[in-house]
Amino acid sequence: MRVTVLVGGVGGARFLLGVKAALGLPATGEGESEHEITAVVNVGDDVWMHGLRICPDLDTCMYTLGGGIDTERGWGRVGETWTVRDELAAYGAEPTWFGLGDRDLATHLVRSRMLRAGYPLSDVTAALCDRWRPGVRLLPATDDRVETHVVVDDPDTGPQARKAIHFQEWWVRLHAEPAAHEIVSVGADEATVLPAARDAIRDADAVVLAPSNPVVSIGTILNVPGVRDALRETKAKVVGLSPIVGGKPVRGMADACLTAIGVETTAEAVGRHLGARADGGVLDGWLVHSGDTADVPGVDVRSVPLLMTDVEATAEMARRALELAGTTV
Ligand code: GDP
Ligand code: FO1
Ligand code: CA
Repeated sequence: MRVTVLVGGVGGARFLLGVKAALGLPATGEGESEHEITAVVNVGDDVWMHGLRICPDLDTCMYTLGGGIDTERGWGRVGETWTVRDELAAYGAEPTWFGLGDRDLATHLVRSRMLRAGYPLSDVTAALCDRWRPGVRLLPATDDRVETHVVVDDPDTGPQARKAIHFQEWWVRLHAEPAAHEIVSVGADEATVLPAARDAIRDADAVVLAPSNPVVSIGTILNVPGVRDALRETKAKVVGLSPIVGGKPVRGMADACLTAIGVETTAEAVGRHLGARADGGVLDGWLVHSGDTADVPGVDVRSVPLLMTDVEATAEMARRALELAGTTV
């Protein structure tokens, strides 16, 4: 079976562990299987810092599936040290609010060198995955630069002027506290879906939207021209899992992102925002957490446990998603 999953960072990566387990693969690393899992990964969080290209969601997926993630933090490397970060701070080298660990830095050095040599991000990602062996094909949604920027009141002048800042500055430095007037996928208009990602969606037996941030992870992937077309064309059913449980994000500040686009922080509102495929949206099925309800016209909604407390619970979520997509493992 070919399963294609649209993912962001921590929520997406943890969900992929469950998809692997549901399909009989070891959660981390590679294994023998007749099944093929492809992850189409958000690149909107990507950013240049200190002359290096950082791809948080790709790296979170790669490290999580390859067994190198710091599971407490959810991002970056286990056993990390911070000598370079502290040395940069001693120079006052901005941004001091974003910590690049020593181990993690090697990834950004290899990536940036390859990008500067002219390799596309998808090839660079494949080269990095040669080391990590995630057991899932990790594809950036696009090789083009598509970056999420957030329009906020200018912190220097207040409400009379607005300013667009990189998503990382809003999320990490400002903790998503200044209200976002707008969230923009800069570069999306000129971007094209990675052909391999388009084909993985079109040729899949099941397409799953991970319980990732609906705005800055799933939303940004959907903003890449060609992704919605592929979702419309695929014969597979498209099933999403709600990242909103009991009216709150399970982790992180997705509520601040939803407010910015005028969507309530409920599983129903997010399901309606994604919409039925039959009505120009993307969903055939929508899984919400037990006890939550959602009426999403044209979409088959089911309530199942949606907390990724361990790999087995997450594998069960993946099984329920694949079942709703009409496939049997
Ligand atoms: P990020 O890129 O690191 O922010 O990660 P993602 O975009 O992939 O996922 C973030 C979303 O995952 C958040 O909105 C969380 O609500 C959601 N999430 C995290 N853990 C769980 C969980 O156990 N269950 C569900 N349903 N959602 C979760
Ligand atoms: N998140 C933080 O809250 N603080 C950091 O200093 C930080 C550094 C960082 C470095 C590499 C990387 O891949 C991710 C990093 N993150 C950090 C996480 C990340 O930027 C965000 O949580 C995501 O982009 C939101 O999905
Ligand atoms: Ca992200």
